[in-house]
Amino acid sequence: MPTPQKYSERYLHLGERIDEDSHVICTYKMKSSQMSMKEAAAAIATEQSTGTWTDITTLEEENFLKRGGKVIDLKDNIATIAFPVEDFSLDIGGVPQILSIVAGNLFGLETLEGVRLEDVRYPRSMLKEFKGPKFGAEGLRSILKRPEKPLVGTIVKPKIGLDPKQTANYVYEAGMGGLTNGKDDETLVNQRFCPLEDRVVAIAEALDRVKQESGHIMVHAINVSTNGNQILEVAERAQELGATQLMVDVLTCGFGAVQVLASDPSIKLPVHVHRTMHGAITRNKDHGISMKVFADLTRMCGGDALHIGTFGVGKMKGEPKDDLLYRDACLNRNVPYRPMMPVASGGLQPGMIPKLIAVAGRELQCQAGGGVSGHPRGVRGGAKAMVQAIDAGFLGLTAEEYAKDHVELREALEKWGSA
Ligand code: CAP
Ligand code: MG
Repeated sequence: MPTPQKYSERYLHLGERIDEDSHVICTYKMKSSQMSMKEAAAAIATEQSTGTWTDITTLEEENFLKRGGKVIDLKDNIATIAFPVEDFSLDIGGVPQILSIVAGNLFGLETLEGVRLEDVRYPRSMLKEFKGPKFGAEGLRSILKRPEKPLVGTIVKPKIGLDPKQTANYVYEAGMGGLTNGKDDETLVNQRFCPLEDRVVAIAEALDRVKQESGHIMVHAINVSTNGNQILEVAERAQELGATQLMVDVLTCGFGAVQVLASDPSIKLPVHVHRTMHGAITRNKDHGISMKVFADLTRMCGGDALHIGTFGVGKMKGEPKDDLLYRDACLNRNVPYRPMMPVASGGLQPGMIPKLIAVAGRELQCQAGGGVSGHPRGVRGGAKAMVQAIDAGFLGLTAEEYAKDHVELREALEKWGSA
């Protein structure tokens, strides 16, 4: 048996006050049967800053003191660790380098069976290096001329298989039914049956028709998720052909993808941020990374709208108390950025919407794919039912109350019931 590693307790600074303006402060929940919690916290601080598994001859005292991570608090299995700002490399490095410190090797340590990064607080000096959303919640509302009510959207379904004309027809019907937002599904990009360029053109034409025929404004987010070296070019092309919004999957593409779409001067469209794959990282309560951390980073990088869950009512795993935390990360005013629109999506249908609004509030974008196209009257009927459900929630009424004189909502309730 090899001798087990012993992490130095030099990294423990319990109770010490640190300058919040010169540290990134992380909260970790830990689980270990082989180490004490003190040792576990020291292991994280060591591994993620100036140390490694053994003491080393090359670590000089000055380097350790200036750049070592400090465990400043430990309550049961929750450790607070402060990393000096100097450890970070924002110009070349950016979010990937931040993540390599706060969420790096620590997850693989043999003796730390579980560890979850619950939260990261950044000093002002670092926050100022990011621009945040270009449009944000207010910008989206202003484009859509919808100042107060929650935004109401759909995801074109089936996820894949419709051609550009069928996709555009779906969007047209959704717009005529009163939806404000449409989006591609995350698995659709540029498959042969639905090339991106043809889709963009057909959808732009459908949205124009909605506007001409009804005066209603709707946007549709085109999925430009792709390789880093291509994303700007694809986004520019989509914009040129008439896209009204872009969509990107932040975890599969990386935060840099959101950042480049939001900050490159050539792109003048709002960015809808999807989080496909997040469940692999966020779902386990004992190991992984909280969605709160991803929501903060997405806002820093400039996402205008972000999926945050359905507050316990939809098809995806989630609880109201957690989703409220993510919503607050989108909207709180303690950071120097515009608020980002929180998006509730996943298994939603009209009967769930009033309860959702009661829990999540009005600064919200509610989306339904199956909950629109599964309506007995088709997409337009489903869109109307969603709009009615939003109106009910906005007025503080239940879905049943409002359904009495709104036939599409009534039919939705007959099919799916209410939350
Ligand atoms: C919703 C959705 C979204 C999920 C992702 C889907 O469709 O388009 O990708 O909402 O979940 O394909 O499932 P439905 P989250 O309305 O038909 O369920 O937002 O939690 O990341
Ligand atoms: Mg989807």
